[in-house]
Amino acid sequence: MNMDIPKETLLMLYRNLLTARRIDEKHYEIYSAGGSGMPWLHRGIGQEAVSIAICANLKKDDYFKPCFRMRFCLFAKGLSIKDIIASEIVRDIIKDGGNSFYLNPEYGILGFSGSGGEDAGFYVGAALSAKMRKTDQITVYVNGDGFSNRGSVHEAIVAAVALNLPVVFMIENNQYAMGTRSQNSYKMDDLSDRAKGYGMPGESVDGNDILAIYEVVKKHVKRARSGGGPSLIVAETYRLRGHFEGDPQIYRPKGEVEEWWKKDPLPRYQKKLMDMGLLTDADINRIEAEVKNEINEAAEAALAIPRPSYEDHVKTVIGDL
Ligand SMILES: Cc1ncc(C[n+]2csc(CCOP(=O)(O)OP(=O)(O)O)c2C)c(N)n1
Ligand SMILES: [Mg+2]
Repeated sequence: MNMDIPKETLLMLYRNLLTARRIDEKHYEIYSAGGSGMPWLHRGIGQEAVSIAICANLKKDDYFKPCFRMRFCLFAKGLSIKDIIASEIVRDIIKDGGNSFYLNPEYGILGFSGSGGEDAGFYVGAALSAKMRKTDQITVYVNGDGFSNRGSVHEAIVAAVALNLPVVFMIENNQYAMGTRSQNSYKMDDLSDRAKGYGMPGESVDGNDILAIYEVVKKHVKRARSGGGPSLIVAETYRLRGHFEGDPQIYRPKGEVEEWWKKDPLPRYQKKLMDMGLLTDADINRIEAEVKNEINEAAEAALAIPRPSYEDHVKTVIGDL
């Protein structure tokens, strides 16, 4: 692996990976204590390296849609942690509908469709608009192994290839779509072979190795930004928790989760940086304390926002009935 990555970038990746993990844990803490406005919680623990490595390769106004369960990683794209937590626990709604951080064009975030994969058109459309406006903005559009099978996603890819648009498509294969193993949906050894059928390059990467993802994404982003057109990256990772908290997970083979905890991207990267002499125990403790403090303050501020009433929510999202 090319290790020309500057030390500041390596340490920024570590801090962001840790921050993502702690935000996910904070969401769980608030949810468990009954503080969330949502009846369910989809967690992304164990998959954070993918979104964090992507964001480190993007400019502020590049378009980015992470895999839906990884939306809390959007702090690495510039959103405030307070806004993310407020949105997640439904304390913050905006005029245009939905939770505020889902729609933030300033940061290239154009929303998530509740109908998974239906949003592919928005993001490919944004890439077309960037091309027509002759900006150097690109789009990174990610779905899980499940939503990547939607017709809307295939159509958007076909259009992006035909128009040579600056889009990096990604599949974040966490091995499950609800209770369906991805092996039961894909009849190929290497999922990135699917790229050939679209007429674009594709490659697979270990989604739990943040530096490997960083380098692969960097290459494809550069290609897209310089007019090379779309490509596909498949990041192989694992959903360490259930589809939602409370999922009985009867579909998992025994011992599988334990095996994947051993590949957890956070301790793995921490060890790498320690072996490289870039991180000491004292650094780890200091960064942990700083991150925890930042998240606790953000959570306090988010929880202080009054929860919108049902009537206000309907009025804000739908308008006067
Ligand atoms: C069109 C549509 N069908 C079904 C659902 C319900 N649903 C929510 S998440 C999910 C699983 C998606 O799997 P995947 O894309 O692999 O993402 P993961 O949950 O693994 O992060 C499903 C089926 C939905 N939101 N939209
Ligand atoms: Mg999945």
